[in-house]
Amino acid sequence: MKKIIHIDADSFYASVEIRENPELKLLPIAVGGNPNSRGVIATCNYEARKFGIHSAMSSAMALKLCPSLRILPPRMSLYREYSLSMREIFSNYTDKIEPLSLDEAYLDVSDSTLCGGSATFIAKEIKEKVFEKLKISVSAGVAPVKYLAKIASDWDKPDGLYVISPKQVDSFVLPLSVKKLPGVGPVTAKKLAGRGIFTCADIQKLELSTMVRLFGTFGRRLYEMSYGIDERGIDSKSDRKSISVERTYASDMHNLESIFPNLEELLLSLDERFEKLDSSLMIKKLFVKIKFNDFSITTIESAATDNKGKNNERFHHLLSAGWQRQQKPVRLIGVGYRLSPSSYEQLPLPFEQDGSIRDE
Ligand code: DCP
Ligand code: MG
Repeated sequence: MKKIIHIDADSFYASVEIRENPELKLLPIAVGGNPNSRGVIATCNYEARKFGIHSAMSSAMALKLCPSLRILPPRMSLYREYSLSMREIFSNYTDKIEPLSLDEAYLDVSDSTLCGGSATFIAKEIKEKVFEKLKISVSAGVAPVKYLAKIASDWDKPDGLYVISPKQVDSFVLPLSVKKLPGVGPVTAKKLAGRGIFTCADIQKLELSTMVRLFGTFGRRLYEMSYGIDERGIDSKSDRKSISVERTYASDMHNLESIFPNLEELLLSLDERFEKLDSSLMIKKLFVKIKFNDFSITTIESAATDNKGKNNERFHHLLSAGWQRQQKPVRLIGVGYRLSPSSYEQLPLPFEQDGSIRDE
């Protein structure tokens, strides 16, 4: 039986901003884009959530709900620093860490002898250490499997610590709403509801074959989760497969002449973000994403070189080729790198003869 901890910081970007400027503490604040130019809310503090504001809502709508809301522009490199400091604290307890995003990670502490070998005490201590060092709160979930640890960290937010012991798994899952299961969004939830399936207990009444017939391979996963089963281990090698930055622009761009000037700023932000990643990661491919004004999206990619100037030229070319596909006004541009762990570099030469790195 494993001991998994899932940690998720509370209103992460907003908490960092408050930590940097404590005067904001009691005010409703959000981090996000400009309300006058299609900006959206990345997150907001719990004070602002009382007004119904949430991530991904338009900043304009958020201001309607709470006219005194302070919307701060995101400072990604700052959040990345906090994220790295959090991971440094986690690494005192285990090497088996799987980061999911800047503010979220799974830790497998099954083999740890710290805190008397108690995952609950380790989680408690991590919460204390993060607060001591960074003055932000995190919520923790402890469970024998990953998806339950993730549900648990959300159970008692903010500043929560919720434990589902192996003995409690059966009674925890029975009344659990299917909406809490990872992968179940509004569409799947509706489909399940249409079959009278609202809780894990409802799934348990069905045969595995029925679930697979209705939901394909995800049906099997749903069936397993309804019994508290999740065989996934912690993927502690860096699981980051790509990194990207994208911008939605205030007004649509109608031709390449108006599109190109934005590329430089995007590439600078991309590199800034890349430099803060695990230094063992290497760039395997370059990609560009373009969203047109009818919301259709095209992505185009090419191999990377180890020369920055050449890569930037390739980005130029990709942007141009991507736009040519539809030649419609452009609303959003994204640029990114597909990454691979540098351990592939150590593969014997035949894999690298053409200059490209083997894609696993
Ligand atoms: N984020 C974003 N856009 C979204 C969702 C999140 O930019 N649609 C960013 C801002 C968040 C961070 O990612 O601070 C972490 O996301 P979470 O979902 O963990 O949300 P929070 O940490 O902000 O709040 P919570 O206390 O609910 O975890
Ligand atoms: Mg969070």
